[in-house]
Amino acid sequence: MNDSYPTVVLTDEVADALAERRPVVALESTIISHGMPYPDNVAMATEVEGIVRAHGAVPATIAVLDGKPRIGLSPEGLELLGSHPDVSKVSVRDLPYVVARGAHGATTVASTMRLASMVGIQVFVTGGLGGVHRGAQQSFDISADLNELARTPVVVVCAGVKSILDIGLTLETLETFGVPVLVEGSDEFPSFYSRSSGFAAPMRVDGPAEAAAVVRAHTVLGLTGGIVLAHPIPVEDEIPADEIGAVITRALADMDALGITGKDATPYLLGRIVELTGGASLTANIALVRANARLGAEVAVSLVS
Ligand code: PSU
Ligand code: MN
Repeated sequence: MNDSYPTVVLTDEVADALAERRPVVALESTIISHGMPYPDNVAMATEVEGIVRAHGAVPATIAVLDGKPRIGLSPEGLELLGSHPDVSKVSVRDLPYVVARGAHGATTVASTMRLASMVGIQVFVTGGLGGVHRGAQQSFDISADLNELARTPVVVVCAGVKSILDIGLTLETLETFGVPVLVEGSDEFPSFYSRSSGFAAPMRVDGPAEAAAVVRAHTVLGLTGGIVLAHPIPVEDEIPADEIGAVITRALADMDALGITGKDATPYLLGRIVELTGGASLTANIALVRANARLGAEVAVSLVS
């Protein structure tokens, strides 16, 4: 373990790569602990680290273990995150609480971005972004992921946002916050399980070098926030929008009936969609994370070359 940063613990592999300015890709852990069932979650996390390595970058899965923010995890750490009953979902505002109590926490997109940025990691791969929930006009439920994108200079590679959210309001909010939203290889913003969403790509790039050029220009201009790089799910893994749309409507109704709100909303919906699709949504989710890992690694490599 490396102690060159006082507040976080890095694995030697990650610390060496950062010191030598080699490409590093951050990975989140809420997707492991609260986004997928065990043991698929641990298998996915392990496989994704391998994909990042195979494409020339060092993976840095981020989480809080025993009250210590970790950048880079051991296989035992991934297993704990995937299976331990007492791993809370940790967004930025939860970080001081889990640290003070010496507890375990799985980091969301927002808190993973913040921790990655503290150590100079520029590229972060996930599945889907949080955003403005449907009915946010009443509930005020807007993910802290958007707030973090407004302020923290990390590129978030994702497959867009699920239509458990209001995709239009999420895109409007990102525009207000000055966050570039790039879509790789498509003129349409993707909706996670589907390549389509009905919303145009705010900005299109083709290939990792074009994405990296935008990141460099963003830095040169001194712009301070993050960048969304949306990567549509591969055609062969896609679930058609109308098929998954009916499932999402049902999951949202079930959530309302149970009175689930706040930080429990997204984990409940993700789990319910897996149940309602008999696991098909999980297969798609894993496929898109794999594809995002490859693209993220390629962008990270492109940024240092
Ligand atoms: N969307 C997904 N899969 C996920 C998440 C979002 O399609 O696993 C997770 C991410 O960790 C994201 C978090 O940061 O949910 C958002 O939670 P909330 O909506 O409570 O901000
Ligand atoms: Mn929320």
